[in-house]
Amino acid sequence: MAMGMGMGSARRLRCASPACLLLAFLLAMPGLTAGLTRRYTFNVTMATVTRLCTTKSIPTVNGRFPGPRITVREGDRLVVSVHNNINNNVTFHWHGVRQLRSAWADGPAYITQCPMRPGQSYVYNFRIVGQRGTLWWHAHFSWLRATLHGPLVILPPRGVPYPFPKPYREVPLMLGEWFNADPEAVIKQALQTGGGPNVSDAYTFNGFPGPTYNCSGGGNSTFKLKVKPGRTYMLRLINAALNDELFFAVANHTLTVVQADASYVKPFAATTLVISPGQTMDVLLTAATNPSSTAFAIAVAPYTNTVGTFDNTTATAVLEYTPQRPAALRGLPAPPLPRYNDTGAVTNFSSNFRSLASARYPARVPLSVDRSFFFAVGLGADPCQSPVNGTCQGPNNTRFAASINNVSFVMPKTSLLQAHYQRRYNGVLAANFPAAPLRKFNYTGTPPNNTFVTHGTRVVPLAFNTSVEVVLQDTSIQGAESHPLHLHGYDFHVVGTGFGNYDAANDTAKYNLVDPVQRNTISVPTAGWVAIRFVANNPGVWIMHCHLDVHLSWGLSMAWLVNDGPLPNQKLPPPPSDIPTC
Ligand SMILES: *[C@@H]1O[C@H](CO)[C@@H](O)[C@H](O)[C@H]1NC(C)=O
Ligand SMILES: *[C@@H]1O[C@H](CO)[C@@H](O)[C@H](O)[C@H]1NC(C)=O
Ligand SMILES: *[C@@H]1O[C@H](CO)[C@@H](O)[C@H](O)[C@H]1NC(C)=O
Ligand SMILES: *[C@@H]1O[C@H](CO)[C@@H](O)[C@H](O)[C@H]1NC(C)=O
Ligand SMILES: *[C@@H]1O[C@H](CO)[C@@H](O)[C@H](O)[C@H]1NC(C)=O
Ligand SMILES: *[C@@H]1O[C@H](CO)[C@@H](O)[C@H](O)[C@H]1NC(C)=O
Ligand SMILES: *[C@@H]1O[C@H](CO)[C@@H](O)[C@H](O)[C@H]1NC(C)=O
Ligand SMILES: *[C@@H]1O[C@H](CO)[C@@H](O)[C@H](O)[C@H]1NC(C)=O
Ligand SMILES: *[C@@H]1O[C@H](CO)[C@@H](O)[C@H](O)[C@H]1NC(C)=O
Ligand SMILES: *[C@@H]1O[C@H](CO)[C@@H](O)[C@H](O)[C@H]1NC(C)=O
Ligand SMILES: *[C@@H]1O[C@H](CO)[C@@H](O)[C@H](O)[C@H]1NC(C)=O
Ligand SMILES: *[C@@H]1O[C@H](CO)[C@@H](O)[C@H](O)[C@H]1NC(C)=O
Ligand SMILES: [Cu+2]
Repeated sequence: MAMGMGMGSARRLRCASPACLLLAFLLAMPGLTAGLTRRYTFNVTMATVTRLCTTKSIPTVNGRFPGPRITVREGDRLVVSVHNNINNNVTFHWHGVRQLRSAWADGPAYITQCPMRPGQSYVYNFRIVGQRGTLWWHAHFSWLRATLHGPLVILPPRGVPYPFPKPYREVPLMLGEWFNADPEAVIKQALQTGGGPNVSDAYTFNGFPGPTYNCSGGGNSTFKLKVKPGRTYMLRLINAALNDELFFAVANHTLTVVQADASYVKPFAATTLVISPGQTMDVLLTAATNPSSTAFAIAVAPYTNTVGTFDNTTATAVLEYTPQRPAALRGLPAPPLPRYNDTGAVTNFSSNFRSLASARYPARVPLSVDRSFFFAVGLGADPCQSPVNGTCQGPNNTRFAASINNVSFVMPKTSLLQAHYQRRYNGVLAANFPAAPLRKFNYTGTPPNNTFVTHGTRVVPLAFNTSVEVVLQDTSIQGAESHPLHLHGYDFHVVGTGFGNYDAANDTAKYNLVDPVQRNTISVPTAGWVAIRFVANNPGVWIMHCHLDVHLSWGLSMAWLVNDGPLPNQKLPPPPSDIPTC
């Protein structure tokens, strides 16, 4: 009966008796409410945009950059009709959405669908179940997500409060990267030369670089968050940057983190945040009752230990109590941010995350493990075949590559999910991805002499409901570096982390199996490791990849093939009739 009653009924309940209160509570339980159907149309078109005095035509959704905000409630069905009217292949991914038995709507090109070719359309149709907070959507083909992205706001079911005081206003804030060049040309050139790609020209707040850059257009190119004294605002932060983890701070204001990757966390205060590409974070900011200034700078700057080049700029936006003239924006003192390679600051921040683990939102961390995996994650190289001008621009005349367990992922020519559904694996994938590195070495010590990777479209098959643990171990090949690993189709629990090489005998005992944070993207620490757990209860083919697009392009990904369970509601349904073919 509870299932049959829509949210409208729940809203109209006026409770006096304990039985009614219980019913109201049940109706509000995650996953029980039927929800509404929300429809959106995405028309992918080129549009002209100017930033940093560079005017160019960029791929957009409905002519907007960043793209439109989608707002749903937990339990709703989302139906997005996408029309591809640009000259590129494209797909869309609903980043962090669990896609329970809707793998066909997940979106990574050649994993769950073939791309929409120019002129083609596809309808993404899925429900949002048991998630609330901030997620986002982005293109999942080549580097098109540089401009094709937008927020996906999931409100709790109607009548269900936040587990913290309701903010006065909620503001999505997408952090991004602006390239004066065409990002597609940048990655194309890098893959030709074998070297590192050109870096971005600016970081952005909701698409605006702000006053720290030359020619940034003054006040019109600055994101302003207008606040009233004493009010509390919730920033829905999203790192949509292509290749950079970011530090974030607001001058003279403390932030309270309440949500990460669409799961509530135990609130904690921080003056500097760290957010990796793919991650989201809801943070509360209380405006001062008697502000000591009329405006304060909001700043982002990169966190990286790459041995290559990176965009080492700082971007600012404005927290504005009283309207400011453009000239005044330049003079605002930036908040102190850690040095770009300050791994200690990152660890200090990351160690605060705990899942809320309340009665309503319990932490369902798997206590036992059926299958354990150890994945060595990092860069590598390919021999210099087809040199440009006689050389390759990777280290020592090689080409840059990246791998997991020394397997660099090869994008197939057809959709893995389609191949799986038809049980036609030959020539498409091999179900033999190594559970541990075939070649052991001191992962965070001196790299092996031979850093060449192998190539393949290799996946790990999993029986339905397998309880999985994966230790993600950074390597120091071409320099130890943090990698934000993103798993599609699942949230995972982050049960342990540390520096150096993972040591099962000592480290397992230190796991947090009580209130580990639940996420869809976690950064493997620079020269360290992180252990995650999930239960493979969602059938489909799910890519797990580094969310630095340059590493993804170099092959830092793999896929889990989760087989159907025995029950009818544990099986992957047939594909939608309009799914693009290759
Ligand atoms: C998409 O936009 C293009 C260019 O503005 C327009 O010609 C086309 O009719 C639009 N398509 C849809 C389905 O809205
Ligand atoms: C990358 O940078 C180099 C050096 O500035 C420049 O010559 C090249 O054109 C750039 N590539 C792209 C695709 O913009
Ligand atoms: C800012 O926008 C306003 C209104 O659109 C326009 O009149 C003004 O010229 C713009 N200023 C700059 C510096 O672009
Ligand atoms: C902001 O904080 C800095 C210290 O981080 C302090 O020096 C400065 O006076 C503060 N500014 C205002 C306007 O309160
Ligand atoms: C990055 O910028 C900071 C501050 O401007 C500077 O101290 C540092 O040397 C720069 N690092 C690199 C690698 O460019
Ligand atoms: C961070 O970079 C600075 C130079 O910008 C360097 O002196 C320092 O050794 C680096 N720290 C680490 C931990 O790599
Ligand atoms: C290769 O050499 C030609 C001629 O010198 C030059 O124009 C071109 O930019 C070079 N390409 C690269 C990728 O360095
Ligand atoms: C490049 O090769 C030289 C000589 O073989 C070696 O000493 C050096 O470590 C290599 N560098 C890298 C980054 O692999
Ligand atoms: C691995 O390398 C690190 C860093 O060089 C070193 O401290 C450690 O002793 C090495 N471990 C082993 C088992 O050799
Ligand atoms: C790696 O190369 C160095 C220098 O060329 C050599 O001394 C060492 O024996 C090599 N190590 C292995 C494991 O082959
Ligand atoms: C556990 O750590 C201790 C101290 O760091 C070390 O002495 C011991 O060898 C480790 N145990 C194993 C099994 O590696
Ligand atoms: C676009 O997708 C189609 C279908 O998979 C494929 O045949 C074609 O090569 C792709 N084009 C590009 C430029 O990737
Ligand atoms: Cu990476």
